[in-house]
Amino acid sequence: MTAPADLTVVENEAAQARFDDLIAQDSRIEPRDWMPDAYRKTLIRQISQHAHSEIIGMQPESNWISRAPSLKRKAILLAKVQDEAGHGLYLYSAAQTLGIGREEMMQQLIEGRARYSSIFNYTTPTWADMGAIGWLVDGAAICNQVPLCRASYGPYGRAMVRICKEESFHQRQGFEILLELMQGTEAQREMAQDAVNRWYWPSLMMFGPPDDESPNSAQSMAWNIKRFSNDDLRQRFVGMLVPQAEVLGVTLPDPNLAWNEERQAYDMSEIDWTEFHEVLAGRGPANAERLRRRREAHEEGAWVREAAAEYARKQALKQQSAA
Ligand code: BYC
Repeated sequence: MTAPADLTVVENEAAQARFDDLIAQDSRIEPRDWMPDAYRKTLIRQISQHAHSEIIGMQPESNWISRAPSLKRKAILLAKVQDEAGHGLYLYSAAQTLGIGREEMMQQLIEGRARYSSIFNYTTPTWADMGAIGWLVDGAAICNQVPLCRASYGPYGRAMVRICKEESFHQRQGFEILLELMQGTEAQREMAQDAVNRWYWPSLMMFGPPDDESPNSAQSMAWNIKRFSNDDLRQRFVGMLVPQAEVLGVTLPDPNLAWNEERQAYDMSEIDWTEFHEVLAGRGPANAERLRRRREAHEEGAWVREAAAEYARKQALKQQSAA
């Protein structure tokens, strides 16, 4: 006769085997399915960091909504920043299906216990930064996120499909801002080039540390969460940028950027990983400002959350008395 404890072991083994099978067949894991704790934890980590990035990522661009150079530019920028809010919300919802509450994720963010993308800790002093963010930051985001549409966790992959469609509009609007500036006056061309100089290296850092210093990559790739390594995606991104930079007429600020016929890829200079680690440690140009603003927005929004909770309570009471 099988003892109950053994039965649990047998059940667990069967559940693990079903999970391994789904991954081996490149199928999707859904919230109802059993999954190993480490898989759940990794997804909560990555999806919540991604959601926080979208929400914090609204700040550098919202800085220019009131100062956009025309009504058309203002409307486009406003729509883009609203899209980022939407992305954050899809992603928080996807993370919630794994058993973490939105309030808990928000607390982690405002208390400075959660990560978000390093890129949003840089400042946006000129209008050309809107172009550079769209072209480089959203461009890097697309490169990284298109493969995530095939992530093994269903709610994450499905959220990414919609997000990628919007990111592609974002990337084009940034490219078009830069193109217009590059066809403008000498001062406008200089402003565009200066923005590209400042955003180029941080955008390459968005892909994460080099493969041999990326502790999470191997397991995430084995689970079909990540499909390509950090360095592979970074390399692909640079390959995408070079012809686009030629069309724009901007120079990518890397003197060692050169096509390597043998590797069929671009050689490039070493990235300044000290800067990346400084930003991750909270010492980037705008880390403190980003968190301060997020905290303020959370406090100022308390009445909205209270009003929504009160409305839900009254609706529930109404339904109870009707029943
Ligand atoms: N910044 O083992 P690794 C957007 C951390 S939003 C900060 O390679 P992994 C947009 C990493 O978390 C775009 N931290 O990790 C929004 C890990 O730390 P923990 C945001 C970074 O997860 C508004 C440690 O370094 N995109 O597009 O395998 C306006 C070791 O790294 C960064 C996403 O979130 C970084 N750049 O790979 C405009 C995409 N890089 O957690 C645009 C989804 C690494 O162990 N995320 N770290 O303490 C991913 O694809 C992966 O999580 C990463 C990192 C490629 C970022």
